[in-house]
Amino acid sequence: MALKNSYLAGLMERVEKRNPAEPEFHQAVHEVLESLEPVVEKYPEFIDSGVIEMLVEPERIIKFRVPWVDDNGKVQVNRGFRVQFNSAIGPYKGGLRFHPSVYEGIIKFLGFEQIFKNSLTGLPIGGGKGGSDFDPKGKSDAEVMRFCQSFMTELSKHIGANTDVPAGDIGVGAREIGYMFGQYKRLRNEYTGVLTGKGLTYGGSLVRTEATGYGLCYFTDEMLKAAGKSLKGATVAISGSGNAAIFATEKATQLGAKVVTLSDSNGYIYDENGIDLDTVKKIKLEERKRISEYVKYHPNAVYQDGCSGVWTVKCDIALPCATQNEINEASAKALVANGCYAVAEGANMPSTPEAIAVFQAGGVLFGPAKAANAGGVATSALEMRQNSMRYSWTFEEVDAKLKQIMADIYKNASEAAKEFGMEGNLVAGANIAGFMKVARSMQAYGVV
Ligand code: NDP
Ligand code: 2IT
Repeated sequence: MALKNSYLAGLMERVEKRNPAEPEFHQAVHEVLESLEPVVEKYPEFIDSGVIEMLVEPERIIKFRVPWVDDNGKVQVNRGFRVQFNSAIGPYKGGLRFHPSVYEGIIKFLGFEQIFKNSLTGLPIGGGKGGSDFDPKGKSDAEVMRFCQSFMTELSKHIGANTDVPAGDIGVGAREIGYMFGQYKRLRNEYTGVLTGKGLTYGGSLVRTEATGYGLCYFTDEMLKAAGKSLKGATVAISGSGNAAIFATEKATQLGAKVVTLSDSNGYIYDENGIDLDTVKKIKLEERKRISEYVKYHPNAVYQDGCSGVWTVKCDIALPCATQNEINEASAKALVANGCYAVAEGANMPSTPEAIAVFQAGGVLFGPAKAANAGGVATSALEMRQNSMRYSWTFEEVDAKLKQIMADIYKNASEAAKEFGMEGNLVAGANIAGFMKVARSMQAYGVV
């Protein structure tokens, strides 16, 4: 939808012109500016102080060559990125994505969204994101190690426990974090909490592995509770079969739901008896194989080619946990037609603007990514806190804090939506609540 406020419309035009051919970044900025329309009406000082103008421009973008040698002795060259988007409320914080689709526009959209998400957690973390077009799929452990070491050799010059603290995202899990932490420590001769998602033997936090998926379910449960509903007894469709999807499946099942689908970029599985997570963990986490393997262990389940088909399965609740723009208008319509009454985003920006419009028009409870998947980065901030104290909390302690953070995020996003006359619109509520803390801090700093 076109922006009504002339200042915001002009700013959007400038963003598009200054960042050509980056549609994902434009999409993310447009959504936030749309949410800010009633905010600038009420607080015109956010325009006068230039805060929004500064907010859409990254503080710093680092782009570098990542050369490495494959198992055949051949030199390979990838491209590395770190976008240090905004440090108004804390050190840059956000994951690293290793996927062939990565380019500057993807990292910028993720870094931009991370600013608001991180603010919503209530913890002192700024927004950043990084990654590479390196594809870990099909690479040997030794190749992944050499790539990670080369990547960190450059990245180490730009990050630090009080400057910028990366973590995982698509294609970056415990193995990659281990190789990168080892290389950072070696290069800098420094043992600090410079990355999160670390192994438990070297400074990692309990619950960080589970946090994105668990947090997503805690948030979904809060959203459902406010509408007199619950995950208990609900049929849930989940996409993806990585970190976010696996632990969303685990927690949804623990909370009494039946998860019937998972997917990867090739296709999806449907198990009407409920997904057997032990099988999925064996296939995905131990063997690093495709989700289609699942039907070999569970012949009652079906595998279908094509990942978007997952949204044609009848469900009460949908939790997209794969990637950006995986739910388009047609998929959203199929979900609504099948009676789906709640969607919460585990992935970042998985619903297109047209899909969100379909959900909102259809009265579907909609939990946007910045709120719903903030549990991962929130637990990363708890890992940073434990590292600073040189202390570790128990699983139960971290889990209780995560649960409370997700409940607070739901409450703050709902209240912000209500305050600005958009009750029930958590997209606007999350954007506004996240924005306020960052904008107030930036105003205090002046023009910097
Ligand atoms: P993983 O690498 O563990 O898993 C990614 C999953 O998504 C895989 O099943 C992958 O399938 C699938 N996928 C990736 N790209 C595509 C695509 N283009 N089309 C269809 N499926 C695809 O990553 P995560 O689980 O960590 O990340 C999933 C989402 O959650 C991302 O959007 C990420 O930004 C978001 N997120 C992650 C957090 C974290 O802490 N890890 C925190 C908050 C959000 P395949 O194997 O075929 O590529
Ligand atoms: O999108 C995200 O919030 C993440 N990938 C997690 C970032 C983090 O720093 O834990």
